[in-house]
Amino acid sequence: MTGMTQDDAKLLAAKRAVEFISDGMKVGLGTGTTTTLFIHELGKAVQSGLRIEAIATSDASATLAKELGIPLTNFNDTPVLDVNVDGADEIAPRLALIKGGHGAHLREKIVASAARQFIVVADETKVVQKLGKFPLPVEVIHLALPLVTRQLKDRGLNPVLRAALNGTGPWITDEGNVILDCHCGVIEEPERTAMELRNIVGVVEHGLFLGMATLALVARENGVRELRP
Ligand code: ABF
Repeated sequence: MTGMTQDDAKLLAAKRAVEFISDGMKVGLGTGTTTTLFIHELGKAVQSGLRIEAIATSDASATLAKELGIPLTNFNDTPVLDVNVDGADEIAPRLALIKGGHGAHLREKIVASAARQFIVVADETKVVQKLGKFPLPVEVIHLALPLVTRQLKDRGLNPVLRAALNGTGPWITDEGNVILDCHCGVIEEPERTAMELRNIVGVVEHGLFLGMATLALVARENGVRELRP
């Protein structure tokens, strides 16, 4: 991206995503820097009269939404969302994603699973041919950490316990779990890897989002391109 910075690109994608939100919609709010820009843009639209309700994928996004006056709902009152807008760490063909760089992939997958449309907002750097260069986040119940670590090592997935941002102790997710970032290298068969991970007792959720995204808005120099599965 000559000229345009990565932040410019993220803002371009975020602004484009707001065009997919119309009055009366129930909206999923993702987590991460690109989605944070989207939430700010959505807040402006709400201030100008757009009537929506939202469910956030992290405490951080929920707090921001409240600050911006975006009304929040819950799955009891709103079991189906019209559209979910969220970021990604890697976007491969058929919109296979790696997510979880911000440690929110459990709630992100829950919200994505409840949405009719799942729009990914990203800059060009996220687009890859094969997944796996970005370490695959795996959320784990703390009690099971030694057991899961061993099983991931035995599968050659090179797990590393994610440290808290302030460097003291492990990262603790909004749900109170810990995260192992798996340095898998290229993931040749994402479906198989996803199934393997799900079968490890103590694994809560992994960051492979397969067959969930319906559109990706990827910003680059001359605008935003639309990628579909
Ligand atoms: C979030 O979006 C995470 O799943 C993913 O890590 C992040 C991408 O981060 P950013 O938009 O800050 O590049 O949903």
